[in-house]
Amino acid sequence: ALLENDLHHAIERGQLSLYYQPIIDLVSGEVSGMEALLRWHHPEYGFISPGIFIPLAEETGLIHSIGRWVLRKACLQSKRWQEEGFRPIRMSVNISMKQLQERDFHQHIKSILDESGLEPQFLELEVTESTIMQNEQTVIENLTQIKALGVRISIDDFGTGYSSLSYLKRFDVDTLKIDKSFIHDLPDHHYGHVITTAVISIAHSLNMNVVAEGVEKEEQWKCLESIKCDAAQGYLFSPPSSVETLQPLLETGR
Ligand code: G
Ligand code: G
Ligand code: NA
Ligand code: MN
Repeated sequence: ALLENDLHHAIERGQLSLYYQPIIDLVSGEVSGMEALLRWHHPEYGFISPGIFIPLAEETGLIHSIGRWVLRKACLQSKRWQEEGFRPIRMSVNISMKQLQERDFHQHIKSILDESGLEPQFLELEVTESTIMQNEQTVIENLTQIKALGVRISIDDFGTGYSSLSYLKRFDVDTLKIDKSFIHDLPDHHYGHVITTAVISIAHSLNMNVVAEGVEKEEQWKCLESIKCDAAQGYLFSPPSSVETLQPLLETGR
């Protein structure tokens, strides 16, 4: 309850910040996107992982205000990078199921795009398999309206839930992000290799992009290139980092 009270004040006290982790195109080798990852710097406890406070925010309803803060901040940052002369970079934002259950969520997305001036094709919302498989009217309506705006949808941690690929295509999902547990096994373990190759093949035949998460080793990168994965993300290239830390990396790709 104490932590909950602190979280309640985290935005106004300026304790939340966004880190960004680059997503690299495996063909061009260039940064093609950034994933926004929330950080909470608590005055007493230091950095608290989103793995801990996001579930708390979902239970208490604070996710609605925090989620809006994240979306606005991420869109403004993406636009700012464009204004600084960098090639447009797609911004991926993690979205909780609770947010897609807000009736006016799609209108909120629209107003953030209007305010920031970010073109809709440069915003991608990351949702989990369980969110998209949710057969709730509000969630379906939001996803449909968001796609109609021209915003992209990606499935986070793909392979850990129970979704059918054809169902995802019906929702016009743009990107599958293969969970790092499968990538971890590359290139030596037969299982990870078979699963990853199969997912890429089916995704491509349905016109979806594939991003591999958690790429930590050169051999994993090479393997993903050889099986025609589209993009990769992980510590090998860069951990989630502050805007200032990412500046030199962006300069080189300018
Ligand atoms: O950055 P890190 O690996 O610690 O993230 C842990 C988890 O928190 C991941 O599952 C990530 O998707 C989630 N997460 C990070 N930032 C956000 C956010 O802004 N909103 C939501 N809903 N989840 C986030
Ligand atoms: O659930 P989601 O995919 O959003 O979680 C992303 C989490 O994975 C973040 O907490 C991020 O810090 C972490 N992460 C990013 N790259 C790597 C990596 O190469 N290896 C591992 N183990 N974790 C990573
Ligand atoms: Na995520
Ligand atoms: Mn993710």
